[in-house]
Amino acid sequence: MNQRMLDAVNKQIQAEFQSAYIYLSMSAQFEGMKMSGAANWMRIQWQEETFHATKLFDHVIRRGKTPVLFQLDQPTATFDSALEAFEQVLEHERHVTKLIHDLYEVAVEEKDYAMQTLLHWYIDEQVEEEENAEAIIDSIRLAGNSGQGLFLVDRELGLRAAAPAGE
Ligand code: OFO
Repeated sequence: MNQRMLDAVNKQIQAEFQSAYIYLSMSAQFEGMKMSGAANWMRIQWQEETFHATKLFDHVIRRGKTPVLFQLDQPTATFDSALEAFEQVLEHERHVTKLIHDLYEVAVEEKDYAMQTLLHWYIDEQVEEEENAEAIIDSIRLAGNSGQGLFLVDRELGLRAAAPAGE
């Protein structure tokens, strides 16, 4: 892995940990709104993002390099409703998808075939990340973003369990 590739991967590790941080903050906000199901969903997402970061971190080590951990920003986004929160999730995931695609382009330019193979997993994962957020937004809209409908969506979000490592 050359230096340009390593610099780019280090930035992506930071972005994945930043995502984790954002979702843990959203989990706290949902706890404050007494939406324990959505808080659970966000906490699982925090775990997933930590896994995404660590998978890249481990790859760098396996390639004989030393990852560098950059500083994270304090999550500042707030929301007034579950709909607003998941719209923020979708927007954030679209941004991360672009970062992954940019990283893939570096891997192609640098002819880093091992990195390209690894990033195929992330490219697929981003399709799933956006799909999940869109599906939740649809459910919240159908439920009217309040009352009993939202209560049922929250209960559904509470059923999300941690995926086995690697999924
Ligand atoms: Fe790591 O996929 Fe979300 O951000």
